Amino acid sequence: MNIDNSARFGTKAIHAGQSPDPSTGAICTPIYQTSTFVQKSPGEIIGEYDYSRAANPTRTALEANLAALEGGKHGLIYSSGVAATGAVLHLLKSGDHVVLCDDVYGGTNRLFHKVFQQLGIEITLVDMTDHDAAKSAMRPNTKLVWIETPTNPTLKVIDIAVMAEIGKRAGAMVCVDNTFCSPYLQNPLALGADIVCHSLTKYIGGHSDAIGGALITSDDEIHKKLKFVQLSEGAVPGIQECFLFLRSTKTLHVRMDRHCENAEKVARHLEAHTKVEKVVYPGLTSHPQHAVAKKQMRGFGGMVTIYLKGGLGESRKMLETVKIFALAESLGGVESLIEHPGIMTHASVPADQRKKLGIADNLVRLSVGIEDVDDLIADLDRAIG
Ligand code: P1T
Repeated sequence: MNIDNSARFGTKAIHAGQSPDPSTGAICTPIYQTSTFVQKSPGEIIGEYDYSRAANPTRTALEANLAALEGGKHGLIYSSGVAATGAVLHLLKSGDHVVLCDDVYGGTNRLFHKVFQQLGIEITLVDMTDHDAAKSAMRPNTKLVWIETPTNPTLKVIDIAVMAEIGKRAGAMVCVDNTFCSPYLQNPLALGADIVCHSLTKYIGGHSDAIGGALITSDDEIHKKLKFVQLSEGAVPGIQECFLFLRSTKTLHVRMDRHCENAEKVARHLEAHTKVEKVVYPGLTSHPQHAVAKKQMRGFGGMVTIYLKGGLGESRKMLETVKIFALAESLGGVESLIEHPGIMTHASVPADQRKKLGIADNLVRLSVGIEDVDDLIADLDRAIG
Protein backbone atom coordinates (compact mmCIF):
# COMPACT_ATOMS: atom_id res chain seq x y z
CA MET A 1 0.00 0.00 0.00
CA ASN A 2 1.48 3.29 -1.03
CA ILE A 3 0.67 5.68 1.77
CA ASP A 4 2.74 8.80 2.09
CA ASN A 5 4.11 10.47 5.17
CA SER A 6 1.10 12.74 5.47
CA ALA A 7 -1.09 9.73 6.37
CA ARG A 8 -2.44 9.92 9.89
CA PHE A 9 -1.97 7.35 12.65
CA GLY A 10 -5.03 5.16 11.99
CA THR A 11 -4.25 4.97 8.27
CA LYS A 12 -0.62 4.07 8.91
CA ALA A 13 -1.63 1.51 11.55
CA ILE A 14 -3.72 -0.35 8.99
CA HIS A 15 -1.63 0.09 5.85
CA ALA A 16 2.02 0.93 6.55
CA GLY A 17 4.38 -1.85 5.50
CA GLN A 18 1.58 -3.89 4.01
CA SER A 19 0.16 -4.24 0.54
CA PRO A 20 -2.16 -6.89 -0.88
CA ASP A 21 -0.24 -10.02 -1.91
CA PRO A 22 0.54 -9.50 -5.63
CA SER A 23 0.04 -13.15 -6.58
CA THR A 24 -3.34 -13.74 -4.86
CA GLY A 25 -4.72 -10.37 -3.81
CA ALA A 26 -4.80 -11.51 -0.15
CA ILE A 27 -5.38 -8.32 1.81
CA CYS A 28 -3.46 -9.58 4.84
CA THR A 29 0.27 -10.12 4.74
CA PRO A 30 0.76 -13.89 4.51
CA ILE A 31 2.43 -15.87 7.27
CA TYR A 32 5.67 -16.84 5.54
CA GLN A 33 6.13 -19.91 7.71
CA THR A 34 9.50 -20.84 6.35
CA SER A 35 12.95 -21.06 7.88
CA THR A 36 14.83 -20.81 4.59
CA PHE A 37 14.57 -19.58 1.00
CA VAL A 38 15.70 -21.44 -2.11
CA GLN A 39 18.58 -19.90 -4.09
CA LYS A 40 19.11 -19.91 -7.87
CA SER A 41 22.80 -20.62 -7.57
CA PRO A 42 25.10 -20.37 -4.54
CA GLY A 43 24.74 -16.86 -3.13
CA GLU A 44 22.21 -15.81 -5.79
CA ILE A 45 18.96 -15.35 -3.93
CA ILE A 46 15.57 -15.10 -5.67
CA GLY A 47 14.15 -12.14 -3.76
CA GLU A 48 15.47 -10.34 -0.70
CA TYR A 49 15.56 -13.32 1.64
CA ASP A 50 17.91 -16.18 2.35
CA TYR A 51 17.24 -17.37 5.95
CA SER A 52 14.50 -16.37 8.41
CA ARG A 53 16.82 -15.58 11.31
CA ALA A 54 18.21 -12.78 9.13
CA ALA A 55 14.86 -11.65 7.74
CA ASN A 56 11.42 -12.92 6.80
CA PRO A 57 8.74 -11.12 4.73
CA THR A 58 6.07 -11.23 7.49
CA ARG A 59 8.59 -9.77 9.93
CA THR A 60 9.68 -7.14 7.39
CA ALA A 61 6.06 -5.95 7.07
CA LEU A 62 5.79 -5.61 10.87
CA GLU A 63 9.13 -3.78 11.07
CA ALA A 64 7.99 -1.27 8.45
CA ASN A 65 4.62 -0.88 10.13
CA LEU A 66 6.07 -0.13 13.58
CA ALA A 67 8.77 2.15 12.16
CA ALA A 68 6.02 4.18 10.46
CA LEU A 69 3.97 4.37 13.66
CA GLU A 70 6.97 5.63 15.65
CA GLY A 71 8.03 8.04 12.89
CA GLY A 72 11.33 6.17 12.54
CA LYS A 73 13.30 4.89 9.59
CA HIS A 74 14.11 1.35 10.74
CA GLY A 75 12.38 -1.27 12.85
CA LEU A 76 13.68 -4.55 14.25
CA ILE A 77 11.52 -7.19 15.89
CA TYR A 78 12.65 -9.43 18.75
CA SER A 79 11.42 -12.53 20.55
CA SER A 80 10.46 -10.44 23.63
CA GLY A 81 10.69 -6.98 25.12
CA VAL A 82 13.65 -8.00 27.25
CA ALA A 83 15.38 -9.45 24.17
CA ALA A 84 15.01 -6.03 22.52
CA THR A 85 16.41 -4.37 25.66
CA GLY A 86 19.35 -6.80 25.70
CA ALA A 87 20.08 -6.03 22.04
CA VAL A 88 20.66 -2.35 22.91
CA LEU A 89 22.93 -3.34 25.80
CA HIS A 90 24.95 -5.48 23.39
CA LEU A 91 26.02 -2.27 21.63
CA LEU A 92 28.07 -1.49 24.76
CA LYS A 93 31.35 -2.94 25.94
CA SER A 94 32.93 -3.63 29.30
CA GLY A 95 33.81 -0.36 31.08
CA ASP A 96 30.95 1.60 29.48
CA HIS A 97 28.53 3.36 31.80
CA VAL A 98 24.73 3.47 31.67
CA VAL A 99 22.43 5.98 33.34
CA LEU A 100 19.30 3.98 34.07
CA CYS A 101 15.90 5.28 35.10
CA ASP A 102 15.44 4.16 38.72
CA ASP A 103 11.90 2.86 38.27
CA VAL A 104 11.73 0.37 35.39
CA TYR A 105 10.07 -2.99 34.78
CA GLY A 106 11.55 -5.54 37.23
CA GLY A 107 12.85 -7.70 34.36
CA THR A 108 14.64 -4.69 32.86
CA ASN A 109 16.25 -3.92 36.22
CA ARG A 110 17.29 -7.58 36.52
CA LEU A 111 18.76 -7.67 32.99
CA PHE A 112 20.86 -4.55 33.57
CA HIS A 113 22.10 -5.52 37.03
CA LYS A 114 22.24 -9.31 37.03
CA VAL A 115 23.41 -9.93 33.48
CA PHE A 116 25.15 -6.89 31.99
CA GLN A 117 26.70 -5.49 35.17
CA GLN A 118 28.45 -8.89 35.51
CA LEU A 119 29.95 -8.29 32.08
CA GLY A 120 31.55 -5.03 33.20
CA ILE A 121 28.85 -2.49 32.29
CA GLU A 122 28.65 0.21 34.98
CA ILE A 123 25.19 1.38 36.01
CA THR A 124 23.91 4.45 37.86
CA LEU A 125 20.24 4.49 38.83
CA VAL A 126 18.70 7.95 38.67
CA ASP A 127 15.35 9.51 39.44
CA MET A 128 14.98 11.18 36.05
CA THR A 129 12.33 13.59 37.26
CA ASP A 130 15.30 15.26 39.00
CA HIS A 131 17.24 16.79 36.10
CA ASP A 132 20.12 17.98 38.26
CA ALA A 133 20.62 14.44 39.57
CA ALA A 134 20.52 13.16 35.98
CA LYS A 135 23.11 15.71 34.86
CA SER A 136 25.48 14.87 37.67
CA ALA A 137 25.16 11.14 36.97
CA MET A 138 26.74 11.58 33.52
CA ARG A 139 30.38 10.50 33.20
CA PRO A 140 32.92 10.61 30.38
CA ASN A 141 32.23 6.90 29.76
CA THR A 142 28.42 7.22 29.78
CA LYS A 143 27.32 5.53 26.56
CA LEU A 144 23.63 4.94 27.18
CA VAL A 145 20.74 6.69 28.89
CA TRP A 146 17.79 4.32 29.40
CA ILE A 147 14.44 5.98 30.01
CA GLU A 148 11.11 4.36 30.74
CA THR A 149 8.07 6.66 30.85
CA PRO A 150 5.60 6.43 32.44
CA THR A 151 7.65 4.24 34.72
CA ASN A 152 6.63 0.78 35.83
CA PRO A 153 5.01 0.60 38.36
CA THR A 154 5.05 4.05 40.03
CA LEU A 155 4.04 5.90 36.83
CA LYS A 156 6.55 8.73 37.13
CA VAL A 157 6.60 10.73 33.91
CA ILE A 158 10.07 11.56 32.59
CA ASP A 159 10.53 14.60 30.35
CA ILE A 160 11.97 12.87 27.27
CA ALA A 161 13.11 16.06 25.49
CA VAL A 162 15.04 17.27 28.54
CA MET A 163 16.60 13.88 29.27
CA ALA A 164 17.50 13.34 25.60
CA GLU A 165 19.35 16.63 25.62
CA ILE A 166 21.19 15.80 28.84
CA GLY A 167 22.17 12.41 27.38
CA LYS A 168 23.23 13.77 24.01
CA ARG A 169 25.32 16.53 25.59
CA ALA A 170 27.19 13.80 27.47
CA GLY A 171 27.73 11.93 24.19
CA ALA A 172 25.44 9.05 25.16
CA MET A 173 22.86 7.17 23.12
CA VAL A 174 19.33 7.72 24.42
CA CYS A 175 16.80 4.88 24.41
CA VAL A 176 13.19 5.18 25.57
CA ASP A 177 11.07 2.19 26.54
CA ASN A 178 7.72 3.34 25.15
CA THR A 179 5.77 0.22 26.12
CA PHE A 180 3.30 1.94 28.48
CA CYS A 181 2.28 4.53 25.87
CA SER A 182 2.53 2.66 22.57
CA PRO A 183 3.32 4.81 19.52
CA TYR A 184 -0.25 6.10 19.56
CA LEU A 185 0.30 8.17 22.69
CA GLN A 186 3.97 9.15 22.51
CA ASN A 187 6.79 9.25 19.93
CA PRO A 188 10.19 9.51 21.66
CA LEU A 189 12.22 9.84 18.42
CA ALA A 190 10.48 13.15 17.71
CA LEU A 191 11.50 14.27 21.21
CA GLY A 192 15.19 13.56 20.62
CA ALA A 193 15.64 9.88 21.53
CA ASP A 194 17.91 7.72 19.36
CA ILE A 195 16.09 4.42 19.89
CA VAL A 196 12.58 3.45 20.94
CA CYS A 197 12.06 0.10 22.63
CA HIS A 198 8.76 -1.76 22.94
CA SER A 199 7.47 -4.86 24.58
CA LEU A 200 5.01 -5.85 21.82
CA THR A 201 3.50 -8.22 24.37
CA LYS A 202 1.55 -5.28 25.84
CA TYR A 203 -0.55 -2.65 24.04
CA ILE A 204 0.80 -3.28 20.57
CA GLY A 205 -0.13 -6.98 20.73
CA GLY A 206 -3.11 -6.02 22.85
CA HIS A 207 -4.71 -9.46 23.16
CA SER A 208 -2.42 -11.20 25.70
CA ASP A 209 -1.62 -13.93 23.20
CA ALA A 210 1.95 -13.30 22.03
CA ILE A 211 5.37 -12.28 23.35
CA GLY A 212 7.59 -9.94 21.31
CA GLY A 213 9.74 -6.83 21.33
CA ALA A 214 10.83 -4.09 18.94
CA LEU A 215 13.48 -1.43 18.47
CA ILE A 216 12.96 1.55 16.20
CA THR A 217 15.56 4.10 15.17
CA SER A 218 16.19 6.63 12.43
CA ASP A 219 19.96 6.38 12.85
CA ASP A 220 21.46 4.24 10.05
CA GLU A 221 24.61 3.45 12.02
CA ILE A 222 22.73 2.31 15.15
CA HIS A 223 20.37 0.26 13.01
CA LYS A 224 23.25 -1.45 11.24
CA LYS A 225 24.85 -2.42 14.56
CA LEU A 226 21.55 -3.63 16.02
CA LYS A 227 20.82 -5.67 12.90
CA PHE A 228 24.25 -7.30 13.16
CA VAL A 229 23.65 -8.18 16.84
CA GLN A 230 20.23 -9.59 15.98
CA LEU A 231 21.60 -11.75 13.17
CA SER A 232 24.44 -12.94 15.38
CA GLU A 233 22.39 -13.64 18.51
CA GLY A 234 19.17 -14.77 16.89
CA ALA A 235 16.64 -13.38 19.40
CA VAL A 236 14.02 -13.26 16.65
CA PRO A 237 10.30 -13.93 16.99
CA GLY A 238 8.33 -16.74 15.40
CA ILE A 239 6.51 -15.87 12.19
CA GLN A 240 3.05 -16.53 13.68
CA GLU A 241 3.83 -13.93 16.34
CA CYS A 242 4.77 -11.39 13.67
CA PHE A 243 1.43 -12.02 11.99
CA LEU A 244 -0.45 -11.59 15.29
CA PHE A 245 1.30 -8.27 15.96
CA LEU A 246 0.51 -7.06 12.43
CA ARG A 247 -3.11 -8.04 12.99
CA SER A 248 -3.08 -6.11 16.26
CA THR A 249 -1.51 -2.83 15.15
CA LYS A 250 -4.52 -2.33 12.85
CA THR A 251 -6.71 -1.64 15.90
CA LEU A 252 -4.11 -0.01 18.17
CA HIS A 253 -5.57 3.50 17.92
CA VAL A 254 -9.11 2.31 18.63
CA ARG A 255 -8.07 0.19 21.61
CA MET A 256 -5.82 2.89 23.07
CA ASP A 257 -8.62 5.46 23.02
CA ARG A 258 -10.78 3.13 25.08
CA HIS A 259 -7.92 2.17 27.44
CA CYS A 260 -7.32 5.88 28.15
CA GLU A 261 -10.99 6.68 28.60
CA ASN A 262 -11.59 3.73 30.95
CA ALA A 263 -8.39 4.28 32.96
CA GLU A 264 -9.18 7.93 33.53
CA LYS A 265 -12.67 7.06 34.81
CA VAL A 266 -11.26 4.35 37.08
CA ALA A 267 -8.56 6.73 38.39
CA ARG A 268 -11.04 9.52 39.13
CA HIS A 269 -13.41 7.09 40.85
CA LEU A 270 -10.67 5.59 43.03
CA GLU A 271 -9.26 9.01 43.89
CA ALA A 272 -12.55 9.71 45.68
CA HIS A 273 -12.68 6.28 47.38
CA THR A 274 -12.45 6.39 51.18
CA LYS A 275 -10.33 3.20 51.35
CA VAL A 276 -7.77 4.40 48.81
CA GLU A 277 -4.85 6.43 50.12
CA LYS A 278 -3.50 7.65 46.78
CA VAL A 279 -4.06 7.19 43.06
CA VAL A 280 -1.26 7.72 40.57
CA TYR A 281 -2.38 8.39 36.99
CA PRO A 282 -0.64 10.84 34.64
CA GLY A 283 -4.01 12.32 33.63
CA LEU A 284 -4.89 13.47 37.14
CA THR A 285 -3.97 17.03 38.10
CA SER A 286 -2.68 15.54 41.38
CA HIS A 287 0.07 13.69 39.44
CA PRO A 288 3.41 15.43 40.17
CA GLN A 289 4.39 15.44 36.48
CA HIS A 290 0.94 16.06 35.02
CA ALA A 291 2.26 19.06 33.07
CA VAL A 292 5.04 16.97 31.48
CA ALA A 293 2.52 14.26 30.63
CA LYS A 294 0.27 16.83 28.93
CA LYS A 295 3.23 18.14 26.97
CA GLN A 296 4.58 14.86 25.59
CA MET A 297 1.69 12.37 25.64
CA ARG A 298 -1.42 12.51 23.46
CA GLY A 299 -3.40 10.56 26.07
CA PHE A 300 -2.60 9.33 29.56
CA GLY A 301 -2.65 5.58 29.00
CA GLY A 302 -4.34 2.58 30.54
CA MET A 303 -2.19 2.03 33.64
CA VAL A 304 -3.34 3.13 37.08
CA THR A 305 -1.36 2.61 40.28
CA ILE A 306 -3.07 2.84 43.64
CA TYR A 307 -2.00 2.85 47.26
CA LEU A 308 -4.67 1.28 49.46
CA LYS A 309 -5.23 2.40 53.02
CA GLY A 310 -3.67 -0.42 55.03
CA GLY A 311 -1.01 -2.95 54.11
CA LEU A 312 -0.45 -6.33 52.53
CA GLY A 313 -3.67 -7.73 54.05
CA GLU A 314 -5.81 -5.12 52.29
CA SER A 315 -3.91 -5.61 49.03
CA ARG A 316 -4.28 -9.39 49.15
CA LYS A 317 -7.99 -9.12 49.86
CA MET A 318 -8.49 -6.86 46.85
CA LEU A 319 -6.34 -9.01 44.55
CA GLU A 320 -8.13 -12.19 45.60
CA THR A 321 -11.66 -10.75 45.43
CA VAL A 322 -11.75 -9.13 41.98
CA LYS A 323 -13.75 -11.05 39.41
CA ILE A 324 -13.42 -9.15 36.14
CA PHE A 325 -9.87 -7.91 36.73
CA ALA A 326 -7.60 -10.95 36.41
CA LEU A 327 -4.75 -11.38 38.89
CA ALA A 328 -1.82 -11.69 36.51
CA GLU A 329 1.48 -10.16 35.48
CA SER A 330 1.60 -8.23 32.20
CA LEU A 331 -0.52 -5.36 30.92
CA GLY A 332 -1.91 -3.71 27.83
CA GLY A 333 -4.36 -6.42 26.77
CA VAL A 334 -8.05 -5.85 26.11
CA GLU A 335 -8.81 -7.64 29.38
CA SER A 336 -8.20 -5.81 32.68
CA LEU A 337 -5.37 -7.14 34.84
CA ILE A 338 -4.42 -6.44 38.43
CA GLU A 339 -1.19 -7.29 40.23
CA HIS A 340 1.03 -6.66 43.23
CA PRO A 341 4.41 -5.39 41.93
CA GLY A 342 6.21 -5.98 45.23
CA ILE A 343 5.45 -9.71 45.08
CA MET A 344 5.04 -10.20 41.35
CA THR A 345 6.54 -8.07 38.52
CA HIS A 346 9.13 -6.28 40.66
CA ALA A 347 10.09 -9.06 43.09
CA SER A 348 13.57 -9.12 41.51
CA VAL A 349 14.19 -5.46 42.42
CA PRO A 350 16.22 -5.38 45.68
CA ALA A 351 14.03 -4.67 48.73
CA ASP A 352 15.84 -1.44 49.68
CA GLN A 353 15.35 -0.07 46.16
CA ARG A 354 11.67 -1.05 46.16
CA LYS A 355 11.26 0.77 49.46
CA LYS A 356 12.98 3.89 48.13
CA LEU A 357 10.75 3.91 45.04
CA GLY A 358 7.55 3.42 47.01
CA ILE A 359 6.84 -0.10 45.71
CA ALA A 360 5.12 -0.83 48.99
CA ASP A 361 2.86 -3.58 50.34
CA ASN A 362 -0.22 -1.40 49.75
CA LEU A 363 0.69 -0.63 46.13
CA VAL A 364 -1.55 -2.33 43.57
CA ARG A 365 -1.15 -1.90 39.81
CA LEU A 366 -4.10 -1.93 37.42
CA SER A 367 -3.96 -2.45 33.68
CA VAL A 368 -7.37 -1.12 32.73
CA GLY A 369 -8.80 -3.02 29.78
CA ILE A 370 -11.52 -2.12 27.33
CA GLU A 371 -14.46 -3.85 29.00
CA ASP A 372 -17.49 -1.75 30.04
CA VAL A 373 -16.01 0.69 32.53
CA ASP A 374 -19.03 0.59 34.86
CA ASP A 375 -18.49 -3.14 35.33
CA LEU A 376 -14.81 -2.52 36.04
CA ILE A 377 -15.56 0.12 38.66
CA ALA A 378 -18.18 -2.09 40.33
CA ASP A 379 -15.64 -4.95 40.41
CA LEU A 380 -13.01 -2.75 42.09
CA ASP A 381 -15.50 -1.33 44.60
CA ARG A 382 -16.62 -4.85 45.56
CA ALA A 383 -13.01 -6.00 45.97
CA ILE A 384 -11.84 -2.99 47.98
CA GLY A 385 -14.87 -3.51 50.19
O1 P1T B 1 7.74 -9.40 28.76
P1 P1T B 1 8.53 -8.82 27.65
O2 P1T B 1 7.84 -8.83 26.33
O3 P1T B 1 9.91 -9.38 27.56
O4 P1T B 1 8.68 -7.25 27.97
C1 P1T B 1 9.49 -6.76 28.98
C2 P1T B 1 9.04 -5.38 29.37
C3 P1T B 1 9.75 -4.29 28.88
N1 P1T B 1 9.38 -3.02 29.20
C4 P1T B 1 8.33 -2.78 29.99
C5 P1T B 1 7.97 -1.36 30.31
C6 P1T B 1 7.57 -3.83 30.50
O5 P1T B 1 6.52 -3.54 31.29
C7 P1T B 1 7.93 -5.17 30.19
C8 P1T B 1 7.20 -6.34 30.75
N2 P1T B 1 6.35 -6.04 31.83
C9 P1T B 1 5.57 -6.94 32.48
C10 P1T B 1 5.51 -8.25 32.18
C11 P1T B 1 4.77 -6.37 33.59
O6 P1T B 1 3.80 -7.00 34.06
O7 P1T B 1 5.09 -5.24 34.00
